[in-house]
Amino acid sequence: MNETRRALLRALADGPTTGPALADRLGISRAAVWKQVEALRDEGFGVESGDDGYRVTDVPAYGAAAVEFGLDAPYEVEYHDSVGSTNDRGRELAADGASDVVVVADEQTGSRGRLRREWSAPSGGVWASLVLRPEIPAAHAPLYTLAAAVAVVRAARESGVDASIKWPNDVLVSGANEGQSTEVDELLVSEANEGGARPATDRGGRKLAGVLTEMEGEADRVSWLVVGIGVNLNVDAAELPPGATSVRDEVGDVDRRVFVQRLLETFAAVTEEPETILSAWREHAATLGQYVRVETQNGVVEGEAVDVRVPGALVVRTDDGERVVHAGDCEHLRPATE
Ligand code: BT5
Repeated sequence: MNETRRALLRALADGPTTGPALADRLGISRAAVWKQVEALRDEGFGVESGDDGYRVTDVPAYGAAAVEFGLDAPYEVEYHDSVGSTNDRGRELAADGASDVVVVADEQTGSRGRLRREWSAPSGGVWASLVLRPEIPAAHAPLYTLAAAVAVVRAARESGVDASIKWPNDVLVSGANEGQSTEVDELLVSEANEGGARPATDRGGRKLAGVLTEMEGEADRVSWLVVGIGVNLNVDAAELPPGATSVRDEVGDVDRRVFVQRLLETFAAVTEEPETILSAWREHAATLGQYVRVETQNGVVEGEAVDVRVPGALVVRTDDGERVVHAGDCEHLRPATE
């Protein structure tokens, strides 16, 4: 989308505006305004002209202009009907120097989770990667993963889905089978990898969303971050690996454009004040107060998850004292009070 189109969208989002006022604001002729309005109509916007000027009456269901229209966050949107991975595209843009861009796709054909695990991303979901250049040390990058999880939970809750965060990057919807055993979890993971049948039980929560943050930079300064967010929105959970759920399965379809806008607006607001990220995360965390088992590169840590610490490390109270875990796969075994 070119800058003039973007400026026109911003002007129209504020309410009806006359042709001369638009020409003035955009620094183009009235004929050029008319051409731009026609182009918006071609993209699926309903634009009527009345006494008070041009007014938007209809917004397309999804797409770059649709998401940017009325968006209260400082990001440009690049939209694809289909792409390999929005994170890969985000990395390309980052390498070209881009910043404050969000790559959004209807479907992904080669998307990935952590450790290059496969991520299913059929049409109808929210698959988005933010390209950012924050002035932070590399060690603080995980805070952005936490902020993304907070943004997903808030958008999901606004849609009526009772979501919460499992450290570090999963958004879950808790189920009747809260606190499943290790074996069930391992079974699910291996079945997911083999594309096996859907089991009747879940692992103390069905996975609604995941976040994959990638970065480049020196120790003292991040060069760029790509924060990839995947939310199973208007998709059938049956199309996803076992143990997954979707907003459609939980509460029915929701407006994807509005969902993405809320997600981006919350992410922008939370990262604007990085000191608020941890408290926002704690507010929505399912992990704190749970007896957990975390598989780290240095072995297994088991105990009560008692807190999260900058830059997103989990504090686990074990039999041998407190351990601070920076990365790993976490399972909720049971509430710690039991
Ligand atoms: C994650 O990895 O949860 C991070 C997922 C990030 C995906 C986004 S979508 C936009 C952007 N572009 C990308 O290419 N990626 C990002 P992890 O914690 O490693 O979980 C991966 C595991 O979740 C897989 O091994 C499966 O078991 C399971 N899984 C795969 N697809 C799923 C889905 N759609 N919903 C729930 N679980 C899924």
